[in-house]
Amino acid sequence: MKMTFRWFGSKDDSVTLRQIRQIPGVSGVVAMMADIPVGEVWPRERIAALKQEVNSAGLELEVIESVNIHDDIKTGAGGRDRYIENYKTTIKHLSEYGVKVICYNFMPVFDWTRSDLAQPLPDGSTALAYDQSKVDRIDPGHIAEAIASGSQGYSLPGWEPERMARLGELFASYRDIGEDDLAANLKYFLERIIPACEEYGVKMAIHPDDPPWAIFGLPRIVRHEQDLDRLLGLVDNPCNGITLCSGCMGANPNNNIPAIIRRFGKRIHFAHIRNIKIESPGNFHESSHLSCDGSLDIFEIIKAYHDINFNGYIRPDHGRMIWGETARPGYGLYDRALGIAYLNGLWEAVDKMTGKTSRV
Ligand code: CS2
Ligand code: MN
Repeated sequence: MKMTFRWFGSKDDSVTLRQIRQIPGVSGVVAMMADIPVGEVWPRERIAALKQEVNSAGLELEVIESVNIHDDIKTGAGGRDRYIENYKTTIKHLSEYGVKVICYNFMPVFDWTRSDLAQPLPDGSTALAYDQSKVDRIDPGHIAEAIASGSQGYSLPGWEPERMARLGELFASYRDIGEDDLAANLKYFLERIIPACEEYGVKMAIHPDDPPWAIFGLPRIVRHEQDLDRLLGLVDNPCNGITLCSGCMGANPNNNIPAIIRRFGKRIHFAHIRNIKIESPGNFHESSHLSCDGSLDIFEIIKAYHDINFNGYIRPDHGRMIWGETARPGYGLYDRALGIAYLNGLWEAVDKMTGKTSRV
């Protein structure tokens, strides 16, 4: 495995490359370009400059999260072919600068959704939390403001203000789209981009829907094991793969994450590892990474990755806000660095228990 850390860029992140470089065992950052409008081509010069900046800090740039998918592709609207061509060009450009994996999601309208971006925990830290009854009371037309009010002024990934400004229109565009339509539109997209991925040596890794169930009456198709099975069959090619996000899928206790890792191992290109504490069905908060703080057994998750000889990329996912840090919700330095130290420790322990060193 290769340990990585998500980074939003020098203008848009409170965490610096220098700080990331000092976290033990981190080989590279997972970056993005939030200012490029969804659907447009990522220009070579921008990618070159980003790579140069990251490499000169002693880090690699092999994973991008996310190259977001235009809603016209998700709804199958008339403009989709142009956006798919642009996506293929972006894949080509990224490959020219050494990018190996692109993480994306296929969630209609919203990226991850939470009811609270700073829920206080008993130890004085704060965490992202989801309470279904609160979400049920939110008017979807006002969710963008509800989310923005807790976001410390950061534009959250997938919640771009220009898209949120036309929320009504976006909702309307999904009115006649059911789950099967959404899956057919994903297939249409994958059938066209996977040949380009093969040609350029880039793997696509879809992130599950977060939370992993339908919200606001919108269709969702990456929620559980059966969905992953369907997804991989849409285009049965190693370049059509998964970002397995433990804390995201694990919010549904029926999703057995170690079993999913063992089943789909070769098609998992990117692992997000974080823990969540399920308080009651549909309610959870994001705990520290430690197994005993949450509902997921992180040791068993690491063990499963180790058993399948996982050689993809790993990153800790969201962290709590601790030690007075102010940062983009979920993406401070301290708790994610603690998460890495813990994951490194588990990995080394399993390495030594099995006599099999598998760190790349
Ligand atoms: C989330 C998502 O897992 C996460 O970190 O914050 O924003 C995720 O990056 C996207 O859904 C991937 O496309
Ligand atoms: Mn994730």
